[in-house]
Amino acid sequence: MSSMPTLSSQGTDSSVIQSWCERNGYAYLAEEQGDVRITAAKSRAARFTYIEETNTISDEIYELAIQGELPSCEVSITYSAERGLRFALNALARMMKRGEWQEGVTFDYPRFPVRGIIEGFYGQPWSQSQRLKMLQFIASHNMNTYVYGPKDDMYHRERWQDLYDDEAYARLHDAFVETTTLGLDFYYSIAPGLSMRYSSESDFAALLRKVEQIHKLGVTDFCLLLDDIPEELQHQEDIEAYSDLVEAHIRLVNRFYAEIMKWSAAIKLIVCPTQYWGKGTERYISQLGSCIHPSIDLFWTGRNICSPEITLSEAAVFTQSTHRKPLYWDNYPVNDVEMTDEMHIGPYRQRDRHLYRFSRGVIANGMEYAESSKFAYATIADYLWNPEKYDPEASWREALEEIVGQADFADMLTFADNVRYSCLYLTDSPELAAELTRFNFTYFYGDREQAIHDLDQFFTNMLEAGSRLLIGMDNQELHEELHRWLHKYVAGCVLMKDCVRYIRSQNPDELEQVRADYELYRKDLTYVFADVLMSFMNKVLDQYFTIQ
Ligand code: LTM
Repeated sequence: MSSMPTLSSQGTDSSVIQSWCERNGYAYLAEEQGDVRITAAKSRAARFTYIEETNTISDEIYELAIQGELPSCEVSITYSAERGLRFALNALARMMKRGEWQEGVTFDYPRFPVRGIIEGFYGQPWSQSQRLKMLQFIASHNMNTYVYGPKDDMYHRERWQDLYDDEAYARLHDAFVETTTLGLDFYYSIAPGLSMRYSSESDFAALLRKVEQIHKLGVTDFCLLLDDIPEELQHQEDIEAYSDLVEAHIRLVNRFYAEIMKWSAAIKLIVCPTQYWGKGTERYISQLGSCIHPSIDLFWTGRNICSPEITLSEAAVFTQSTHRKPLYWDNYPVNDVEMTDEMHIGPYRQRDRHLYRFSRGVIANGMEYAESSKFAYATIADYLWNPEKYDPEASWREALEEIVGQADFADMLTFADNVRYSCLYLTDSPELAAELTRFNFTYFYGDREQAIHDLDQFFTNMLEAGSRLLIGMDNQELHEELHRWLHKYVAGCVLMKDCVRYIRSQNPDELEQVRADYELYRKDLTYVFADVLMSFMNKVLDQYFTIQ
């Protein structure tokens, strides 16, 4: 089939199907004329409303029944609520895109109830257009939550008491409307802890006034963020009013929740505690968890701020200690503060396959590089839908192909294999490392000429892929974001090729030139290849490959 199939529908929620088609690039034809003819029906039966594994009521379950092959087929979707319908349509789109049309019946549902992202990093917040595109992206990957909380939106943290000006307010309005139109939850976060006097009535009134301004847009979901603030009470009146920070926070959270609950029964609240990482049994977090209203979710980043792994037993300990399952604020792919030289485009890893049994979900903190954050986000979405079936490498390849497009896919795969380093993956460059191991062996124990030739060819392929990407990519935004890392990658490839030239010639002058070039290369701290290039360079410079 050359072009995208057309869709038509009958039954309930045709307007949802039509709007989904518009946003996902499919033509919607009236009166059952589409290539794919959808019949949509709602069901309140238990199997469409209840998920046994997690013992939760859900609006996200669907059944998709397909009869016939493209370009002409009948599809019936059964679901209990709009989200289930959207996810069934996403499943359909995935099959059409991949060319993996599957006749028969699929019954599916997500394992984690809360699946989303937070714009919660230090640095330049996403532009409105990046934000809106991101919302469409996560919706098409079956996530259900967007949290607004950029540390450097001054109205969110620094000037938390001040109402938004008209322009910023209009932007929030548009982001909220887009989020809800896509069937996602929109959380607005406020972070008053840098300066708030917890015992002050006027500060509390200012907090409510500010959040009410956002509520007037129709927003019912809020986060109270108390992270990255002083860990001791600062104001004299607070020191006199409370025994410690946790007492102040318990009072603040409960009072705030009680007040905003008066606005609507639909209100939801997530709190980010000041101690947001660790074991979960520490005094502050266990007291906070024991004393705040049980319906409030608590953010938790795991054992560390950026946790290399998250296990089921850690989640169980947190649940027991705080009387609620953790809602993970996962600091991946974020690359702010001391991580700004890194680019986190590798797949999501090292989260327990059964974590959903003791977790509300995951909200993943992004990079200020919106387009580049999508690689990780696509894999996180796959993990959150079904962690037991999640395959990081398969999910990652699919994400690369979707985000960079067919034309740049192979080159991107070559480049990205050397930019995987993060708290989740400390080694990096797996293919390069394997090639260097092969070279080492063949150079000393096999055909030396062949070893040099193969390594040179390997570096040439790497260099050519990087150079093509550096010249241009179909995804221009991504190209701009990755420029710094592409540049360093290409410089590294040139350097490694120079090493091969020296190994072949054994000319000491060439070795000295490599030494000088490497000094320059190291001055740019942009992080690619992790330690893999360095250990090869060290061997070359230590004359490990020099024939005596
Ligand atoms: O992680 C939390 C709860 N807070 C901040 C984030 O805003 C920041 O982006 C990350 C990564 O540096 N670390 C934090 O502590």
